Amino acid sequence: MARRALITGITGQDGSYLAELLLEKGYEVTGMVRRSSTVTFERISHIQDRLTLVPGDLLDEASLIEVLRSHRPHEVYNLAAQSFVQTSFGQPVLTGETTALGVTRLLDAIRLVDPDIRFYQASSSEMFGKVVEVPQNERTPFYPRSPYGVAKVYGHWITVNYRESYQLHATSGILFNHESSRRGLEFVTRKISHGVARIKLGLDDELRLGNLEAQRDWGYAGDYVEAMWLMLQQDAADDYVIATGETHSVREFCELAFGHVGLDYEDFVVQDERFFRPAEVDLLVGDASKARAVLGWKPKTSFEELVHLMVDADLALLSDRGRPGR
Ligand code: NAP
Ligand code: G4F
Repeated sequence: MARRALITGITGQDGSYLAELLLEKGYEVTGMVRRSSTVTFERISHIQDRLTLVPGDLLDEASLIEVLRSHRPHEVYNLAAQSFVQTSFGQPVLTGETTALGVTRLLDAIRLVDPDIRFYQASSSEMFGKVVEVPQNERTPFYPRSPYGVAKVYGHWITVNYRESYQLHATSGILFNHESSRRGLEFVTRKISHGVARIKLGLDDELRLGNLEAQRDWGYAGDYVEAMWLMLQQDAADDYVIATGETHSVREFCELAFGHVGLDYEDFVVQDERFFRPAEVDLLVGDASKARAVLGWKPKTSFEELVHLMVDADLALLSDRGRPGR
């Protein structure tokens, strides 16, 4: 009998890669989607006929219970969240309702419907915030710097709490930034790769960014969803850091991305106050040695490959819209 998985957030970047991976592994994949006035299935349109999409929302516990009752998954991957840090400053309550309390609603629904379900929580390196040690591992104390980070700390601890209180197989994957050509356009990596392509094709003259000195441990999303699956195949639930172990600044990302198309970022990047944050996370770099030892997981895509694949994908996406290029 095929194993059944439920993915919340299936329309997002990670949801689309995880759905592909689970289909490849022979799972029956159900994706929970929320109501919207326009279709948001762009990232999963190529596999939509192999998925079962069901309505539900992390803000509505009855909808979660109904999804679990009707589809009886063996594994639940909770990827849904208000995931953009900048938005969390403007919408802190919505972020808390979705990204924090949404986790409790889903865990409670699992406890009520089928406590044997294995649960994955999409925790974040943003929880480390103003880091108290370098690199960060599973024992590093949290110091979140945004309403999003605070909400993720809650989501992490409620996952641990349901594991310890009700013996749920509930795992928290603490993933460092991971990117791809399917990354939302508001996140800095995709904003840069898309901006580079637009400039190269003569569609724009500048790229407005915020803090260029922030450093992140950037990996490739396709590599990271495999770690999620591996975590739920372990006999016991636990917490794992997933990261490359390398850190690079936004400035370096710009240098490489513009350099890839023969341009100098200094000719095009303009710093703009609007994109700075009330509190910044200056430096993230993860230590994924536990994941390597226990899960046998390691990243496959280098930073340079990641930057190049994102720029190439945006050039291909936009090339039919371009004027004679630079
Ligand atoms: P994403 O592209 O922003 O996707 C977020 C998903 O959540 C979308 O499918 C969205 O649906 C859904 N969603 C939002 N609010 C919802 C609600 N109230 N009910 C149900 N679904 C809702 O995020 P991602 O980059 O794939 O990240 C996946 C998860 O990993 C998130 O929890 C994120 O916080 C976490 N994370 C991401 C990273 C990273 O670097 N990517 C690192 C660490 C942790 P719509 O399509 O309808 O908007
Ligand atoms: O791409 P970002 O918006 O990602 P951020 O804030 O690191 O959050 C992402 O990674 C987290 C994991 O640590 C996830 F949990 C979260 O869901 C999300 O996926 O910003 C990265 C850095 C920041 O320091 C920001 O200040 O880039 C800096 N930055 C500079 N200019 C900018 C810009 N960020 C954005 N989005 N837009 C800019 O113009």
